[in-house]
Amino acid sequence: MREYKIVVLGSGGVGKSALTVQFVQGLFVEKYDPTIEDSYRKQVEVDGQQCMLEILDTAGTEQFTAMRDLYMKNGQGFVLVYSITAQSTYNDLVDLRDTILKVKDTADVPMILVGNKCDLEDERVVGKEVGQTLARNWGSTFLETSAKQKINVNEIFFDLVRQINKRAPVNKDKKSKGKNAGQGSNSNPSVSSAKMGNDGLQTDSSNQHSSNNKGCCILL
Ligand SMILES: Nc1nc2c(ncn2[C@@H]2O[C@H](COP(=O)(O)OP(=O)(O)OP(=O)(O)O)[C@@H](O)[C@H]2O)c(=O)[nH]1
Ligand SMILES: [Mg+2]
Repeated sequence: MREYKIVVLGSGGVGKSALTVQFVQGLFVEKYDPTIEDSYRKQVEVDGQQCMLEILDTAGTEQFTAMRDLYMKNGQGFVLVYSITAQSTYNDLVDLRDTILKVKDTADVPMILVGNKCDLEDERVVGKEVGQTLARNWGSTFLETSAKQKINVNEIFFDLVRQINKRAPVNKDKKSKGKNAGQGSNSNPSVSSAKMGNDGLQTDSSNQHSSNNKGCCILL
C-alpha cells in the first residue's frame, strides 16, 4: 500500500492537533496542550485506492524549529493551518511556506492552506476571501475548517493525497513490497467499521498514534 507523508504546520494554538485528532480518531480535543511532535498513521480509501497516511503533527512554538528542516525534507504533502480568529497566525504562514520551498528546493510542493476555527464566526478577523487569495497566489488549494464541528476535516487530507498522486501517479510495478503492512491492517476486523467522508470517500478506523512528548525526533 502506498504511504503518504503529511506534515501539519502552523502557529501555536491554531488547531493543528485538533484537526489531526479529529481526522484520525473522530473526536474533538477541547483542552489546549501544546504539542512537541506527534505522529499518527491512518489507512484511508481515496478514489478507490487504499492509502496509508503518516501524519506528523508539529509544534507551533518556535523553540522546536530545529526539527523543521528534517520533516520538511521528508514530508510529501503539507497542511498549512491558521486560525480565522488570529491575524498573526495567517501572516506567519508566508515565511513557513518559503522555508518549505527552500528546503524542498522546488516550487511545486503538494500543499493546502487551511483557515481553521470557522465555527467561531463572531471572532473572525481573517476573511475567507483573504485565505482564498493567498492560496491562489501560491497555486495551492484552500479550505476553511472546523475541527470542533468536523467541517472539511477529511477533505484536507484527501485533497493532499490527490495532489501527491497527481505529481507522482501510483506505481503499480511493486513486487509484493508493502503487502504485509497494508493487508495486515486490512484483515484486522477492528478496521472494518468505516465512516464516509463528506465527499463520499471512505476512512477506516485503523490508526496508530505515537506521541513524542519526550522530545525525541520522529523521522518520517
Ligand atoms: N472553536 C474551535 N476551537 C478549536 C478548533 N480547533 C482547535 N480548537 C481549540 O484551540 C485550542 C488549540 O488547539 P490545538 O489543536 O491544540 O492547537 P495546535 O495548533 O496543535 O497548537 P500547538 O500544538 O501549540 O502548535 C484548543 O483548545 C482547541 O480545542 C476549532 O475548529 N474550533
Ligand atoms: Mg498541537
